[in-house]
Amino acid sequence: QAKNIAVVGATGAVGEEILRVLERRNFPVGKLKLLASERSVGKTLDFKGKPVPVELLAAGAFKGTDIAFFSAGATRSREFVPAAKAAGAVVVDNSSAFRMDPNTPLVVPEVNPGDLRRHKGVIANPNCTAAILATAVWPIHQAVGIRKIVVSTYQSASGAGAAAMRELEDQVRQYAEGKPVTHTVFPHQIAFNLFSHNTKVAENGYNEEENKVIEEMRKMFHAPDLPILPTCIRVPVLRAHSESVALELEAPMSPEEAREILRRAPGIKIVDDPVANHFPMPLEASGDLDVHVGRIRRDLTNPNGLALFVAGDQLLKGAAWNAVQIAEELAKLPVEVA
Ligand code: A2P
Ligand code: 11C
Repeated sequence: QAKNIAVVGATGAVGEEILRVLERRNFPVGKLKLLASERSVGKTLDFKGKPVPVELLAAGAFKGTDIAFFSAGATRSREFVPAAKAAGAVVVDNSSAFRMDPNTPLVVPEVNPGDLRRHKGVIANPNCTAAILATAVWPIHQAVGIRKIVVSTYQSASGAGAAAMRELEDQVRQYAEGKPVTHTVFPHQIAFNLFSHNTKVAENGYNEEENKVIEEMRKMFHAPDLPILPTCIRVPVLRAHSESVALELEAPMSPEEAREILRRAPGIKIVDDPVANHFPMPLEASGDLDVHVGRIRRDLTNPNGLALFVAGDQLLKGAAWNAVQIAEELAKLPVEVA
């Protein structure tokens, strides 16, 4: 049955991908409403080959909407999600606004689809780094139990939005033309450089991105004390995040066993060819709905250790695809009889 859809932040990096994923999945879209700031009113975006006008995000915009995808930042979500809910829409929110609210399920469908059942009109989509990590390590957690995760990330410009992606491209051009390299979106030059994630460092010494990874992983895994040590780094990649992951398990697991478990797991593609030195790469993960996993190997310092390298499209599994997947899962839930 067709659903009326609203995409809030439709002109942004994630919003645009939501349209592409709805097309790609042949999602049964009834009416489609595209919402953004006044800067974009008057523009059109293509959906299934037809131009759709962009309208102003406003509290009255959600009448008749069944599902509202929000990807316009936490401030807009805090302001407008209540209006979407009041209009009867179920909200899938990509921002961090409601993720840690105990009444809001935080869902990666491969990990904790059961949590969708207790939604009260809003479902939160996790932070991209957390979504990609969760998809990759959940099957191992289920098989043997994870005691500790150490993760270092290589995060693309897309995580900071469309303007950040343009900034990386502009800087490469400026560099190649021998011009001064300028920056306005990121705090430092991103082209030919890398730096600690561009969020505020909290009192515990971890930046906001790292704290999100810790808290969101624990919530999705229903493991409130799971030890996680993240280091989040921005690298000059356009659109997929990579992660170097070291796991300490409850019991030893051979790389062969882990590879077999991950091969059978949903949402994962094994890219693990030591002979060809071919492992997960952001360029190959870009555009793919699956998370790429490889370099599955022993931790030579710990008999219960296992190491992996992961790459996932930040805009897809890290955002738009996970959100549309949540909407697909919602459609499968039994309709509650009042
Ligand atoms: P707009 O393009 O009109 O500025 P990104 O994450 O790629 O930076 O995209 C952010 C998205 O959020 C864009 O679609 C942007 O619309 C939208 N947005 C940003 N600020 C507002 C606002 N004040 N009201 C409505 N939409 C907003
Ligand atoms: C990044 N992961 O790459 C961030 C972007 O919590 O939704 C998404 C931030 C979030 O910068």
